[in-house]
Amino acid sequence: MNLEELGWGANHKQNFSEYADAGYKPGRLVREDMGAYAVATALGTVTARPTGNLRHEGELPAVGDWVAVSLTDSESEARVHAVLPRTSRLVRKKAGNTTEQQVVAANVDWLFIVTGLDNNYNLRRIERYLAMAWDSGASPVLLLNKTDLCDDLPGRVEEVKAIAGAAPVHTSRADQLEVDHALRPYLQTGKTLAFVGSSGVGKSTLINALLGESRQDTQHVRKGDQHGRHTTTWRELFVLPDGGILIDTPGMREIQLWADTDAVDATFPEIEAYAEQCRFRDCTHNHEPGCAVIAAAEKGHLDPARVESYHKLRRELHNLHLRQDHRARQEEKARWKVIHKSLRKHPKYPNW
Ligand SMILES: Nc1nc2c(ncn2[C@@H]2O[C@H](COP(=O)(O)OP(=O)(O)O)[C@@H](O)[C@H]2O)c(=O)[nH]1
Ligand SMILES: [Mg+2]
Ligand SMILES: [Zn+2]
Repeated sequence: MNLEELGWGANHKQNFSEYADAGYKPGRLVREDMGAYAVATALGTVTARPTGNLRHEGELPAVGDWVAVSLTDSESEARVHAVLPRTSRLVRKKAGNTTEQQVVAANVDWLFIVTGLDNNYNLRRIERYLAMAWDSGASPVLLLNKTDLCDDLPGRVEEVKAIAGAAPVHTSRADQLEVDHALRPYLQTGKTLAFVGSSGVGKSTLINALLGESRQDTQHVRKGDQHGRHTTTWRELFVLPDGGILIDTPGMREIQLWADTDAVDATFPEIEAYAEQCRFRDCTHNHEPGCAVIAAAEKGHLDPARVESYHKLRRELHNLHLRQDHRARQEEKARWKVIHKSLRKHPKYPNW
C-alpha cells in the first residue's frame, strides 16, 4: 500500500524521523479487535500488538493512528512501539461507572454524524455527537440517511440545519449514486472520513456503497492473521480505489461525552453569543444576576429545548470532571495537539 493513499504527509515524515533512525517502519492502524491490530504499511498489512512499554505508558493506538512498527521475519506478529502525534481524535467516555476515555478513531478530517430519518431521528442526540466532534479536532458533517423513510425531508433538513452550526448537512439513501453524490467532494486522496451514529443508521451500508466490490480486497490481511471475517464490532479503515479513506465504527448504543465544556459551547453558538454578555465570567446561566442567557431565554430569543440540552451536556461534563483526577486529565490532554477554537469557527470543508 502506498503510504500517501493512506494519508501519510510531510508532517508525519518529520514526526517519524526518530523512529526511522531506530529502524522502525511507519504504518496506519486499519483495524482494532480486542487489543489485536492490523497495521497497513508500505510492505502490506500486518497483524500487530503493542509492546509492553507502550501498553504501560498509557494511551494505546486507535484506528486511524500512525504508528511505528518493527517488522521482523522471526515473529509472526509485528510490534507497535509508538504512536505519532494526532491531528484529531474522537473520544468518548467508556460506558458504565467509570471516568475512563476511549479513543474511537484518530486522525480524522471529516467526521460524518449519521442519523437515520426513521425513529432514530433525534436532534438532541445530534447535538451530543456535535459536541464530541468539536472536541475532536475533526470537522463534523451531518448526514441524514434513509431519506426513503421520511415524508417531510425539507422539514427535517431545516430543523437539522437550525442546530448544525458550522457543520454542513447532507441527505442520502444508501444507494450508490446518492451516496456518491453526497460524499464526492470529501473523497480526496489522503483525507480521512469517519462515520459515527447509532447502530442501524446505515453506516456500513454507506461505506459498502462507496467501496463497491473492493471491500473484500481491503480486508486482506497478511498470512498468519487469525481474525477471520469482518464483523461490525470492529473499527476499521478502508482506502477507496479513487482516493479517500473511510473509517467505520460500530454503533454506539449511548454516547457519553468525554470532552471539554468549551466543546459544548461550540455546539450551541447562539447561546455562547449571549453568554459572552453575562455579568460574571464564570456564569453558569442558572440563577446568576445579570445573566444574558437567562434574559434571552425569557424574551423568547433562544429555543428552550436547545437551552435545556446545553445545560444537560454541561452538567454531564461537569460531573465527569469532578470525578476525574483533574491533573491526570490535563496531562493527558496536553499529550495531543489541541485544536484551537478558530477551527470551530472556520472549519475546513471542501469547496463545491
Ligand atoms: N430504507 C433504508 N434502509 C437502509 C438505508 N441504509 C441502510 N439501510 C438498512 O438499515 C439496516 C442497518 O444498516 P447498517 O449499514 O448495518 O447500519 P450500521 O449499524 O449503522 O452500520 C440495514 O438493514 C440496511 O439495509 C436507507 O437509506 N434506506
Ligand atoms: Mg455497521
Ligand atoms: Zn449567564
